[in-house]
Amino acid sequence: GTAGGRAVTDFKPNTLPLTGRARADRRPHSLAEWQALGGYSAVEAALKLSPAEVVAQVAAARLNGRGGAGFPAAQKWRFMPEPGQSPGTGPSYLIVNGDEMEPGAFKDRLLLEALPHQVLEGAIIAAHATHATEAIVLIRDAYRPGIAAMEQAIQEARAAGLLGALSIRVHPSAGRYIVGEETALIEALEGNRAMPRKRPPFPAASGLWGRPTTVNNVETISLVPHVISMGPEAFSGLSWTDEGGTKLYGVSGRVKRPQLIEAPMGTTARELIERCGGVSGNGRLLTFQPGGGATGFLGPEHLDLPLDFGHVARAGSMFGTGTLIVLDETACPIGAVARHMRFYARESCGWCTPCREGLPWASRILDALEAGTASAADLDALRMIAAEAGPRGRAFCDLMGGAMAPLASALARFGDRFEAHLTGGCPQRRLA
Ligand code: L3W
Repeated sequence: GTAGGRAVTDFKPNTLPLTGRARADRRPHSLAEWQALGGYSAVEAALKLSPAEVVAQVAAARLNGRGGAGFPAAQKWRFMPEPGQSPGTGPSYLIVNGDEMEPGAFKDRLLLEALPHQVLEGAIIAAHATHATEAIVLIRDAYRPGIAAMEQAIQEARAAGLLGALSIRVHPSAGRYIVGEETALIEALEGNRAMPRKRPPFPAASGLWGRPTTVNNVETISLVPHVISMGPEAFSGLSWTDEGGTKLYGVSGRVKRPQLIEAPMGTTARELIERCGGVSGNGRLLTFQPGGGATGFLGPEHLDLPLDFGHVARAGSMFGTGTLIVLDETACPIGAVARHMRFYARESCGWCTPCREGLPWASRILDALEAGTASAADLDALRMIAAEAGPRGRAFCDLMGGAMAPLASALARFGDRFEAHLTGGCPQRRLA
């Protein structure tokens, strides 16, 4: 297949700006070791540029946010007011979002644990570009090695005078999935229960403590030093498509060697799965989620689709975190949806009715289908929930839309398998 006019066989596996310096055992570098590898030269170069010049480079690099939405990083940064332009006085914030908790997502963990100085370099540059005076790296509570590595890196950089006037600290997350949503994250940092806020106002206008705030994913931030050191054209040229840079893909589920793979943005599922030793189980691909648990199922007909935000959206799913979950023909997609639904139902904050009531209801029906105790009326109800609650925008935040995407796409793709579960439960389980 081809993407962006280039053959996928042109793929250069050693072009790995983001992860090329990671050690196999994930031991983080000391500051001296990192500097010996070229570390902090991007910071030095970026601080000589004006904030607007840094933003212009990130725009030319076509860097899209890696947290799930793919929003252009430069556009987000441009929403931040210049000092003196925002009403009132006080700090402006940059928040690095390391609350990685999406089912199937395990990419930010590597960046935090093994490459903390790269995250820090990106944070210093992003803070400069957004006029932020304080930075907070919020990390999932379970990621203890990542928390320790980031704290150590900050300490070393501060002692060496590399932080300048920037105040930066690590904040372990409260341990709920919804804390990863940017406005719930801000509530959590303020000491409140992590409930999403209404947007607008977007955080850039009124974020943490009502001050201008930018929230960027760990992977996005980690890519920023490479935009500066490589230059925007070289950076955007790393991609097969018109979305710049490399992507830290993940592959889990029914593959022989689940793993993280840094590859050009727009790499295909065929290539990624091959690099994982191929599909396990019976060796034949049934379906895959392209970007974690909250993204709709694609099929074997999408094996040659360039995996980036635009292409996956046009194929009817979402690129999300770019972490694939693969199912072979002997895996039960209804079982997979049931497991995801249990997670999202548990993680709902309970604020809005469709999410609080709809997700546990869908979860109970899916579990009943698996157990063989569901009725035809239950399946009708499940279809109704997916149709009524499935479209994005039917709930207060996107948690429910994410939870419903795999269900709605499974109903569309595997309707007959749902029917088959009505008599005796999961056929796969009966075979096992
Ligand atoms: C100012 C405007 N800012 C948009 C900003 C906004 C945000 C970014 C994207 O959800 C998705 C979600 C999950 N003025 C703006 C503006 N912005 N318009 O741009 O906003 P949005 O609403 O498109 O998305 P989001 O709320 O950031 C992210 C999906 O990602 N997801 C990811 C899950 C990942 C994890 C994890 O563990 N890492 O949970 C999976 O599918 O469903 O759709 O910054 O402020 N006019």
